Amino acid sequence: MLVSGLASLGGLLLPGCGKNLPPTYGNILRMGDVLTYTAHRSLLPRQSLAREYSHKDISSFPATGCTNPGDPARPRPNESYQRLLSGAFSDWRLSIEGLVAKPGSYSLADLKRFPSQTQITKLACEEGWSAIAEWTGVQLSRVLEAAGILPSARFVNFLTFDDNPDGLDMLDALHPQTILAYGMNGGDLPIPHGAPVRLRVAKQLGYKSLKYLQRIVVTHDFDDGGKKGTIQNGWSWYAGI
Ligand SMILES: Nc1nc2c(c(=O)[nH]1)N[C@H]1C(S)=C(S)[C@@H](COP(=O)(O)O)O[C@H]1N2
Ligand SMILES: [Mo]
Repeated sequence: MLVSGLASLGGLLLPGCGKNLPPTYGNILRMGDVLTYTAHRSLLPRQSLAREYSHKDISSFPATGCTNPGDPARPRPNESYQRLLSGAFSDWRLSIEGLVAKPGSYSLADLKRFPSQTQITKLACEEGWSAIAEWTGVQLSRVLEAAGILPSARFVNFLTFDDNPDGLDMLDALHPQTILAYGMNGGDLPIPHGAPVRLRVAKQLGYKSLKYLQRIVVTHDFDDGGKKGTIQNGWSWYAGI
């Protein structure tokens, strides 16, 4: 069933897509990497959902990795993050670029004008711990669709204030539980957890839920993020759970 379904998708594959494939391309489960936006749309309704929990399951939640890109104790503190933070993020903008019909930038207020979604999900860190929180934000799919994803788009890349680039294929980017989160447990997203806006990808390990978002770039070609990216740092680009 799965295999015949994938075979019938053959006609939807983009010609010439053999270049710039992520290293996981040989895995049939990673077919999403080579599909165009049109093909992704046809697969989306069959995606499974991550479990959602109830309020009583909310746990304590450690902050890991970078906990403030502007921290003067960091080797290279990000001064623009420092400035935005001292202005309560009123000047923060999330730019959406690349293969979209209407590139532009969104303030926190702009993002909050989209319908909001609240979900209680588990974040599982590759280091062996997991924690449950309530996240509020806007579905990434809504913002991407407002920007007008072009038919040749295959990847959504994220750049962050702590220089920790990563990306998603369209299946995970358009997944209904992939959100741009600006709220956590009923309050604003705290600084250690990625203020003002982070990605919450319910279907992948914690490190794909990027904090401190700055830019979103939609591409056709796979981008490993270079020396700062997951792959060159020894992590798997795809971390599905
Ligand atoms: N920008 C950025 N995003 C990041 C990280 C980071 O260091 N920088 N750490 C990742 C890792 S490894 C995990 S497990 C989660 C942890 O989220 P938390 O700090 O809110 O617990 O964020 C992820 N997102
Ligand atoms: Mo992690």
